[in-house]
Amino acid sequence: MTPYRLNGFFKRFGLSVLAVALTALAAGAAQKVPIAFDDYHGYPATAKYLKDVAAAYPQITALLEIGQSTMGRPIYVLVVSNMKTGTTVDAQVPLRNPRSEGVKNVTPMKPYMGKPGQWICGATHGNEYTGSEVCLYTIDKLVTGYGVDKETTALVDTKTFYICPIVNPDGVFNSLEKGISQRQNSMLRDDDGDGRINEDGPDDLNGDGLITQFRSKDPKGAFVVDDADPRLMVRVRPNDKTEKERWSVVVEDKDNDGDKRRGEDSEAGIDLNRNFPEGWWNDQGFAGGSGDYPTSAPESRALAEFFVTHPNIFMAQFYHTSGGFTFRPLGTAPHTRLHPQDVAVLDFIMGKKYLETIGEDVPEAWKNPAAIPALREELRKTSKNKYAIERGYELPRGWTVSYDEVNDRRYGFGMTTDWDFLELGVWSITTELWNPAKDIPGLPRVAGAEGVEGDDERPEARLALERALLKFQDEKYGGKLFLNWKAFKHPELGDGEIGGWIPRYSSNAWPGEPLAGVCDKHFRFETFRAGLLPDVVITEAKARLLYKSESAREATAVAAGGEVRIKKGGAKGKYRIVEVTAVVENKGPLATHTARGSTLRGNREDVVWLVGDRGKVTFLQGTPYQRLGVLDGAMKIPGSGGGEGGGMRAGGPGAPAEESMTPPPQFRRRGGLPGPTQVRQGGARREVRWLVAVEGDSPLKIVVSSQKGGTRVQDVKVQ
Ligand SMILES: [Ca+2]
Ligand SMILES: [Ca+2]
Ligand SMILES: [Ca+2]
Ligand SMILES: [Ca+2]
Ligand SMILES: [Zn+2]
Repeated sequence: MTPYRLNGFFKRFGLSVLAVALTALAAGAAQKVPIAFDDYHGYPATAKYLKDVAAAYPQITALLEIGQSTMGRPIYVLVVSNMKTGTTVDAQVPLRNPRSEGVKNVTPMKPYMGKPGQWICGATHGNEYTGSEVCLYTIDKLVTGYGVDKETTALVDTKTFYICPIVNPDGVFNSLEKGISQRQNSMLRDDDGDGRINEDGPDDLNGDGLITQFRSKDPKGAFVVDDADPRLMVRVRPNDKTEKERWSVVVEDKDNDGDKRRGEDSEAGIDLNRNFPEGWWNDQGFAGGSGDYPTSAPESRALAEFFVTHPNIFMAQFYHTSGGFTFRPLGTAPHTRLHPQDVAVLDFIMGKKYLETIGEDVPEAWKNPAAIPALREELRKTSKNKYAIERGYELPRGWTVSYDEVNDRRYGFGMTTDWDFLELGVWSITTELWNPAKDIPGLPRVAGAEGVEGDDERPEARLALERALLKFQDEKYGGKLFLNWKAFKHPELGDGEIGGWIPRYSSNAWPGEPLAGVCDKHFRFETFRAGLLPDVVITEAKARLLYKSESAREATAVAAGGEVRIKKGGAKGKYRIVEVTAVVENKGPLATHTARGSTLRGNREDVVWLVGDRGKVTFLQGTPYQRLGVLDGAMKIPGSGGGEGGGMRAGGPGAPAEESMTPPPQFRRRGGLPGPTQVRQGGARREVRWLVAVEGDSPLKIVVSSQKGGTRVQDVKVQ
């Protein structure tokens, strides 16, 4: 058994069937820090695992504490990247203002911040910890695959993974360690104004270590007992007619403070996925509201600060449960707020791959964008969704938006994904992990039950699925995921029964084979996305000696007929007039900014510097740094209309009206001589050129820096 197995449920009940099945999943010999997925790790074991991995793999990992929860539990991010590779602008380009030199309190960038970054996190909602396991699985695959698997090694060398398994430590701790399912963060609450804080959370009434449900007969109840399996409760609406006896079902709880109410002022506080500074509104009516102001919760504050101070993050995944589908942006606004090219990348590239990964049908339009005009005409006759008609396709179940397109209504507010995408220009998505109808190997298929969420949605399929799940856990899990109902006398509600699905397992991937399967699928999808990141490199760099002189002044550049010539003076001397040329290319599939990101003032376009000793290098033509705009990617974006690459300026219908990054200026230097256009716009490639006077053998280097596409440096030798 591995050291990271929880002393939780399985130990208590013993689980022979799974134990056999899980041996295959357990630690391989190559793991310095063994990990298995036969139960959820929860906060303490996750924290220990991260520390052990950071200690065992110092060359490719670093553990950061990015903040603390309201209850003081650290929020950890494990950086996975080759710590010996990568460089940053501040390490390569000396300060240009002498007065700024020697300033204090400047935080230097870490080398890994100079590589394209991918953020992956789980458990923003405390009771949705399947994503934490996917994070741990991803870490394990990356660290054990490094130096073994070619693709993994390349990713760890050239990219930076920021992996935060538990965004909401208190919610996860309470859900798993205390058994009290908690979506929100923790908060000191006194909503009822009685002066008592957190006085009436759920209670383990029967002392079995679990918070389950209490059911009792109630003429006004919203449930009846299922005919096929009397352990299951079936929801009926209060006004629906039924011949059967009605029951009410409540969480296991009593009135702790004798105020005749149960469950007031539990520890559950703010919904962290409503507390971000985009489309935020103050909603105190919402259960676990959006907070007093954006990032008022320490957990969302920690994330927001981390994103702002790590601008190399270009991919982001926020794992939630459940359903087995992905919310791509946006939730707060329709797709008209997005650039069509961003939509094309999201749907045709990422969405297509995601649907293939989870085994669902890819829309015709994504496979064959040329058919979109015809598909649009067809939709005009059949669809009530004006946005689908515009696009030429309905979004499939597996890759969709939370925005309600049919009724033109926003779903949420203050959500991480929208903030990231709209305000930072990050390819951010939220995957709702766990589709029990599909993710449990060996479970009989239940028609129409895939990804059913609420009780109101396809109730027959939902019930059929629940029956199948209950039977499956009877047979394959020894009945341990469901507590059979037992008579209990509730102190306030009287006679009834305690039992039901054990919350620990009810909306998260079942441990063992199902969980490991979910982890592996999503690990593969996110490494596919990592492979889409831009990769800005210097493919050519030359410094050609044009002329030697005694004095830098003698070497004057003149422009004639589009060419630059050196006006000759003396023949020998200590100054060398040098032409430096470089080719900078983005070898990665995607452009260095999203179309949205290229319109944001907070983002920087790609830049190249020629760096030399300030006292010994005089720029005759070209400035020390040259702006490159946004480098396109190598990938053809289907259906984007712009032909090849991720051309940032290919404005289409619905393109945002905001101003794009400005093209580089025409340099005017040295006595008003018009410089040639130094930088060619468009495409994935830029050629740059400088003319400099260099004193003696003073060295030169070229530094190219893309905020999200990486920073590279190359020395140039004068020839
Ligand atoms: Ca109170
Ligand atoms: Ca209570
Ligand atoms: Ca209990
Ligand atoms: Ca009470
Ligand atoms: Zn969630």
